[in-house]
Amino acid sequence: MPGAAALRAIIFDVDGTLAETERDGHRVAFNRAFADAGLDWHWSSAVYGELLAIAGGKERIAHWWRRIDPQAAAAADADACIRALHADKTRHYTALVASGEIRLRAGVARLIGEARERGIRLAIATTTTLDNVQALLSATLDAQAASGFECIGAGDVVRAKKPAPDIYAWVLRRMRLAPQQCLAIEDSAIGLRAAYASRLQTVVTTSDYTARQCFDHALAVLDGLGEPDAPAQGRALHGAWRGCVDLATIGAWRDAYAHSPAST
Ligand code: XBP
Ligand code: MG
Repeated sequence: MPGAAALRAIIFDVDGTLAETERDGHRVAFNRAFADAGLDWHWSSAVYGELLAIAGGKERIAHWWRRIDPQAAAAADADACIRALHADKTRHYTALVASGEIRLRAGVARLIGEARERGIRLAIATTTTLDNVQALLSATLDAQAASGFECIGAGDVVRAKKPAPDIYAWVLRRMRLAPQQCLAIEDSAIGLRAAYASRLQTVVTTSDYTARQCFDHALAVLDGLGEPDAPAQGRALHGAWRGCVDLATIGAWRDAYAHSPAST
């Protein structure tokens, strides 16, 4: 039985995967934009956790508005209001990221560095905006590492956002790679669904808001990528696993999966 196809690229999700950006980043930026607009909207951490079921900031605002004031949300200028609110939110978010308040999760810089050294191509598939991605990469990686993502699929480049597969399909097309040659790294159930629908094997590193979500079909479900002095833990294929996610680990998981009944 043949092993897994050679790994050619790793496709990273951003929010919750590269960094814990939601509770103290995006949520704070949304609330600052609401205050700027004179709205009495304030998303608590708990409310925001529920709203994360809706991918996309503009879509999330629209969902919230329909819930609290369906008539106003249906007005002719509602879309324009949402776009203006979201643009202000992005301004607040990029400023917050540029201040250095948000750091990469454990193991992310290490795995990116190893991939670059070994010629594994790097890409991003995210629901957030390109501005937000570039702000995060600039604030958390050196210029060479930040420029190492050859393809960044972000936000409105696709109409249907996660859990639709569109953003991953967009990245695979631009990289001219087959899903079997790639690995996705995600933090959320809707992100895993998007990757799985694109036939990508996915390692899930759960985040603040997603630890209790369902991750069927993941190659591994871990609490992070781990560092040598702070191993990650979780489950991979058929059992408990603890350690650092590196290219050798990923290769072993992919080969084990290729030889398992699940892959037939
Ligand atoms: C997570 C999202 C984004 C962010 C907010 O993206 O769903 O909408 O919550 O960012 P990811 P925007 O796919 O990286 O997990 O307001 O720019 O949408
Ligand atoms: Mg995410």
